[in-house]
Amino acid sequence: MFDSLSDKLEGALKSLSGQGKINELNVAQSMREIRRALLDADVNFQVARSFTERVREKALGEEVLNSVSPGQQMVKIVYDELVHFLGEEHVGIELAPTPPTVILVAGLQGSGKTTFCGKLAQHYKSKGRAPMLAAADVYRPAAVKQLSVLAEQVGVPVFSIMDGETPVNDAVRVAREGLVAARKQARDILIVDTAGRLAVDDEMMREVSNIKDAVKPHEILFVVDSMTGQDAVNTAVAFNERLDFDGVVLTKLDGDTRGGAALSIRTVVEKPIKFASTGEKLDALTPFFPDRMAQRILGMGDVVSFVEKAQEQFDEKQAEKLRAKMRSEKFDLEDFLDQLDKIKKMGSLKDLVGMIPGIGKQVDQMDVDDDAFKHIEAIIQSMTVEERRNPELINGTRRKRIAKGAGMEVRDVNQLLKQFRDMRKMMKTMTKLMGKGRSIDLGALMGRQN
Ligand SMILES: Nc1nc2c(ncn2[C@@H]2O[C@H](COP(=O)(O)OP(=O)(O)OP(=O)(O)O)[C@@H](O)[C@H]2O)c(=O)[nH]1
Ligand SMILES: [Mg+2]
Repeated sequence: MFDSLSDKLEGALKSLSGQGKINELNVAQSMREIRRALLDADVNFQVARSFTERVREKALGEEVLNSVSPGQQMVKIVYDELVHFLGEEHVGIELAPTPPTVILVAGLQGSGKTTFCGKLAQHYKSKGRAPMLAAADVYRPAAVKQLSVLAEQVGVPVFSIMDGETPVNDAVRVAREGLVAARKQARDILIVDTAGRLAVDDEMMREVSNIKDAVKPHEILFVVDSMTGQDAVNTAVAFNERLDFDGVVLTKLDGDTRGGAALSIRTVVEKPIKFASTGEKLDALTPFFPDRMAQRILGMGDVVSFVEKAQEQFDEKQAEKLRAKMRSEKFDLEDFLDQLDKIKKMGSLKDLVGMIPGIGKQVDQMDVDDDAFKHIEAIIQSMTVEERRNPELINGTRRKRIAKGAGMEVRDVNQLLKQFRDMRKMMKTMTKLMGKGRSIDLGALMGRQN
């Protein structure tokens, strides 16, 4: 799904990853690339422009997080905007307080309406509901047949009005009587399948509008083939003007769709995407979640969650204090313990290492030892606060006591103290070298010490 868009976005973001800092120049460069990636994916021109504009503003305006690289931070900004353009929150279908909830399904010919009706029935049935289908596509006997086959597979009733083998040519009547039948049979959801046309035409619109007026559906869903790109957006606009629908169903996301429809529709039509359909089978339907879709588009979920965790854990003011301490060699074992704690809260060391771009699965073969932390912590914890602040004070007798308290050997304590001294020196040099911009990668430092 969205392979080419994912690749291109990734490419645009990679060009930033080697850079020391986000600045006007490199942002402008990656904005051009991102915009081209979106346009190539058939994203609406205006949507692409406002997307890149928002990303640019955020990139230049946002406080630089020191615990992540500019490239990583940019990935997160682009991800957030993808989520925004896809609609932020998941919006579901609200069931009517008094059943049956009537759901009217409309869209162009071949968009996947009938298949979706079957899937939706299955979706509700698996949730313990009692849906019913109504065959209001009255123009082809095959249409009623198709819906009946699906209904049988799901195990729900289907309502149709037939004259022998031929459907009676009255879609409004099917919907109206279908509703009566649903009430009678105590079905709590009625899903009405309608006829589609090759293009938006007045007759089809009138018919669906008439059904709308007749049964007052609680929910009108517009089904659209995501493979049709820009056309999908135009059709959505036309249907929405006429029907004022409640939500969009994106179908055929399993094909090689470029993603333009998914990314543009929400912004252009201002209606939520509610479901995504990813195959012909009945279970190939998922409620639409903007964040999950954004992750799939960007294909860099590991970086995004890495930055999110860093954002949660690292307070920039605290970090600045810490840097000042490092610079002046005042960084003590208390600070060290605190940093260890933060790193631990971000997840297991192995998970964290695994999130570093380019490492990924290789982490499984690496020897990343979460226990290494525990030993260090145990030693520091058996020191007094005074000792943590001034490790120089710790003499031979105290080292023995500390080792005993931590269940370790004296040489472990000696080693830790020596490592800490070395680390502090290194931190001082490094913070000076790097200036204010970046902080120390504690994890990497510790790895080198061990
Ligand atoms: N790959 C894939 N195929 C789908 C999906 N949804 C529907 N289809 C297929 O698309 C074709 C058209 O689907 P229908 O459900 O008949 O479409 P429709 O909108 O009811 O079409 P009309 O009734 O002719 O207007 C069928 O072959 C479906 O199997 C999907 O999500 N993925
Ligand atoms: Mg159909």
